[in-house]
Amino acid sequence: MTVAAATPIELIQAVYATLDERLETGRRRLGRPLTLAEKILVNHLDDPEDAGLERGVSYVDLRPDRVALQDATAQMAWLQFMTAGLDEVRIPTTTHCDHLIQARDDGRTDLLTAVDGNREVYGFLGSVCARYGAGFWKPGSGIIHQVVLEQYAFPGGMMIGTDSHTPNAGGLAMVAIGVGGADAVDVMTGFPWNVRWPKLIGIHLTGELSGWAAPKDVILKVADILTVNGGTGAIVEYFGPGARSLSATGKATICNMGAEIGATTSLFAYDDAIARYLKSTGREAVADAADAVAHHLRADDAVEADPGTFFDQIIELDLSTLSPHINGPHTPDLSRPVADLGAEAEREGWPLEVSAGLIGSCTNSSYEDITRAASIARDALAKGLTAKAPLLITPGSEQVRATIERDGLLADFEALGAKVLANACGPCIGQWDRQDMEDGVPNSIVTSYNRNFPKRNDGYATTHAFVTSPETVMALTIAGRLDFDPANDTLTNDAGEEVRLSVGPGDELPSDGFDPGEATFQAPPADGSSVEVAVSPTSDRLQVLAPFPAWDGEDITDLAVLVKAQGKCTTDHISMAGPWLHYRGHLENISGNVYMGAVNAFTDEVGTGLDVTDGKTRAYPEIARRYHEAGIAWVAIGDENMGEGSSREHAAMEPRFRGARVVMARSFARIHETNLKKQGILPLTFANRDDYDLIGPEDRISALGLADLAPDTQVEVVITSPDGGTTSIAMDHTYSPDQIEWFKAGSALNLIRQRT
Ligand code: MIC
Ligand code: SF4
Repeated sequence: MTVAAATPIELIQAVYATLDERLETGRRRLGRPLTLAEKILVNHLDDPEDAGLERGVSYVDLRPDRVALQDATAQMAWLQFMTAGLDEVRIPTTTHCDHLIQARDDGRTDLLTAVDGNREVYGFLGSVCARYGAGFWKPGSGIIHQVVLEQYAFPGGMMIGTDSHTPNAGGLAMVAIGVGGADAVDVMTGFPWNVRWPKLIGIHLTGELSGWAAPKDVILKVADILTVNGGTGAIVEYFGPGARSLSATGKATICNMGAEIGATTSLFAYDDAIARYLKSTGREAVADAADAVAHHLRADDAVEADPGTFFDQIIELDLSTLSPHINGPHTPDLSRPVADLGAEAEREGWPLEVSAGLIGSCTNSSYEDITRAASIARDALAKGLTAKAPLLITPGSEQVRATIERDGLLADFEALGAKVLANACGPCIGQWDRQDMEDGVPNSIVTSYNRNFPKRNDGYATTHAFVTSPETVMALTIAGRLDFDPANDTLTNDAGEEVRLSVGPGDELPSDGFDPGEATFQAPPADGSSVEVAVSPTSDRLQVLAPFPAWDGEDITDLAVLVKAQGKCTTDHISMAGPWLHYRGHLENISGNVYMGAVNAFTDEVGTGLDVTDGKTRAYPEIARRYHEAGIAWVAIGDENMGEGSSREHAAMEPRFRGARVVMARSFARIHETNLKKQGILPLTFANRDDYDLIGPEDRISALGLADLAPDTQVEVVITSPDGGTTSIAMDHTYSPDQIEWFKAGSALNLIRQRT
């Protein structure tokens, strides 16, 4: 397989060639016109005639066009792929180095430090890609989703990526879904990708943005309405005149942060803005091909005329009245207009002073974002203002970096004292060696990122992170305060005058075209079979995987309760990022962080629990290790939306490795639930949500009747208290018949090994 630095036009034409026939099949089978999401899914069904199409119920097999992996999840994905015994990936696959670069000094210095410090991991990823026919984007090339948007995404396509913000490509009318590594391995080995036929949420956009309002405000507002689990199991489709008024990268911002409402993915229809973006990024041929089938790359006309009959839920948003919003701290759905933040911060005791402003991430680092933010920087300087807080800028890709440097925009930020970091995730994923603040000091930061869980950016629990648009980040950083409303308030300049900040319209695309910058792509050789992939047995960063044991056919009995988490238990709580990114390729070492951030429901303490072997309180990773060594199997209990956030399968592999057999929760986030199933752990939800309260720290848990595990049946769970009393409760599961095979085999990968 040749994997180039762009999606070949032949691949796109092949996808378009089946549209006429398959969409007819879809309309016939559903007995009505189709939304765009339905069209793309139907066109990628493994079996369009017979697949079940009941929303939220049927499981279907899909055939994605591409797979993208980022370095922090790619290591486990490739380690799993390697055990499948194939010579080549069966679907075009790329690996992107973006998560492992730590922000500290400046872009160039930090990149060199990362290349040196991560030599072993980059060497592994580069060689494994060359060996198995995948494309490799070297460190410095940019954030996976920005690079995918610039090079690989195409209207009407379907891809999966081992990162929860893969839906970014929905900005180019693609169905792009975030998955765990084991899902990616299915597709890379030539198997279809299995998912529940989604529900559909329609967001009808009217009007047009103006002033300080930005595309980011659309998703900040949607997160407010739908909350962090309101999109679970659904694809969010944006439509209406307002949708057509947004730039392609603005659409991508909105789809990107759809991950924060738990949506399977989000997307917009193909339109002129997308065509302009494709042409500007050197893909005229893709735009021409899309133009030729444009009627297939938007919903059928009946959908916009009468949306109520097509969507499970509809939200109306008028962009003309949308005000700038800001969400946080600690959760991305705690939203309010910027103008109201000051009063709320005062009430809640959040520090009003802004200690840092950060612009970038896969969500907001497009050319347009940067031009709008730079216009504010220029305006501030011209009016005699400076930034009151440190400002950090991370360009989304090498192409964006080179272009904004050429166009003088980096200079605008630097004139305001900003630091320009490497083209990478950086502070968005805790890769921020923050020098200007100590742990334990309450402080507030504003970012244009998407997530704001505690410790996410600088590793400090005392940092309050607020997410907002790049425009609002600029304004609040210049003002140095949270209680500043850029649309209405004034600032005092160096001459003592009261001045008002203004924001320019920005440039959707660079008028001189993009500058590709440095070449950072490595194509695989035509024949990679002689490439050696080295995993040293003494490495502390990479470890060859041993298969998990198959199910022995017996009920799972007498599990100890390792952890009962209360409140939010995101993947950042289960397997923290930041310094732990170091061990993403070494299952045993990374298990040193398992459930480290979970709040113990019995004690309210973070990260510690009862070790039932001796009654002592210990850190969860240590108890897990001790149970593992003693052969004690265990269960983890979670609250609502367990495993919210990232796609990282480490949050499932670590518990599995250390002896978890079952995870019980009030509800799960989609990717985490699938990751648990894939690794052979039983995810169960309380049929009666209050049964969560029944479980005590010294109880023993048994899951019974597993030989009869089947779709639409419940699992009986017996809770045995220390005095021997038992309570039986019913638990639900979402296994499809195929997925039950994963459980029986011990993991989905064990099945692939049997089949390849
Ligand atoms: C994130 O934003 O949390 C990450 C880091 O990009 C993750 C992937 C990971 O944990 O490696 C994600 O969103 O899936
Ligand atoms: Fe990277 Fe942050 Fe985007 Fe995740 S959300 S891919 S860490 S920039």
